[in-house]
Amino acid sequence: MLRFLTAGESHGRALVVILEGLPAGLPIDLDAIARQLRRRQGGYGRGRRMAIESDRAEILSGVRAGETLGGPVAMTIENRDWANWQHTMRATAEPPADAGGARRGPVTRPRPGHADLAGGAKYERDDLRDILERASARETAARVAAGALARQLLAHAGIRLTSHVFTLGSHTIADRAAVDFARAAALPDDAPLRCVDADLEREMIAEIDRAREAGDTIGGAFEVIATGVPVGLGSYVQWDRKLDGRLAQALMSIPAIKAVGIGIGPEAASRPGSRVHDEIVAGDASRATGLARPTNNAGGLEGGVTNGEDLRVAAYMKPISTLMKPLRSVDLATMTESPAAIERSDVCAVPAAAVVGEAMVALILADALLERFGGDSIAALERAMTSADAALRARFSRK
Ligand code: EPS
Repeated sequence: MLRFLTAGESHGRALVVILEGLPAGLPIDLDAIARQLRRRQGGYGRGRRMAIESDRAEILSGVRAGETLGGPVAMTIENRDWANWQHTMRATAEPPADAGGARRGPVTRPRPGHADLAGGAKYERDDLRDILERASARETAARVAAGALARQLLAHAGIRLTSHVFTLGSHTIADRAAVDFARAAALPDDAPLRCVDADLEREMIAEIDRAREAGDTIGGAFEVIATGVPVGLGSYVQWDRKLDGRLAQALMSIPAIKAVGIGIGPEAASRPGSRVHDEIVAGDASRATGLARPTNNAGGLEGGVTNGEDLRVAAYMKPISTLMKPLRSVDLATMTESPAAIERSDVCAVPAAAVVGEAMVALILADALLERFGGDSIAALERAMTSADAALRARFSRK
């Protein structure tokens, strides 16, 4: 229902995204897009590149007088660093006379963990820059712009999203389940690591500092929480319609994400069923079903279908693969052992990945929302949601 494609290289002219499937009549808030892009650029542990960029999305199509038209929305995000890369990243065979930026030699020493080696072999490129430019996580800025539009649709349906970082390197918060939507959402946009425990956050920052001094990098884990999610998004009837599977794919596609957990995730494997499954109790008038769940270990999903509880999805990120104290590698130009290439990079980007995670979850939820309730227009979507809510209340009223 909702699909998007991105284009662009890390040091090319710009990133491009086309998002198709938004209903007509959705008011678009440009400042809200800018805010999400700004959130992604923050976080302690980013490198010097983020001081150069100040991401802003420009809408080229699909929006008129502040509202969507129902057609594809195209956006671009300029790379300000392009000024320094015009010679290296030019599209023309010969450099234009006035091309700016350094004259850079080819990248020939693949970084373990990056796409460099496998990509160079697959696409038959000698200069590994041809690989790393597109494999770079810079591309996630385009996803966040698309995700910001998905969030505006979700807000119309009463769904809001936030995230928090619960692991960074060797530090993990004690009780992740106790971090509810309100607590994570109260984190300021400029929180250094998006961790709700201030004391622990200080220790995490110290760990990042130690890694930077050692020429090393650090990974971690974040959780995306969505609240106000209606019952019945996704389906169990076919493997590719299960919402847990769709969310996992979306989050695993973010660079460096190596695992995804729904609710308590991998912990469910080592607990007895009595301590995993969320009991069902009657008498909660605030819900359309009138039923409550005292716990939410399932993270709002049962059978691949939303159950009305908060959606909780965690993602686990490996450390960034550019190390200032490089690992062993081989120079592919000479086939002799040589330390991996050093590119300017980040020490830690887990808080930024959390914002990208929110965007990907928003895009998947918006897709599932449109699948369940349809809607060429916002008015049609609202009518379908109102009538589904009334049907749910009638079904679960006391017989
Ligand atoms: C990245 C390396 C760094 C990061 C970049 C992702 O870029 P550069 O090589 O220009 O210093 O800053 O992330 C972004 C540019 C971004 O917007 O998030 C990489 O190799 O993946």
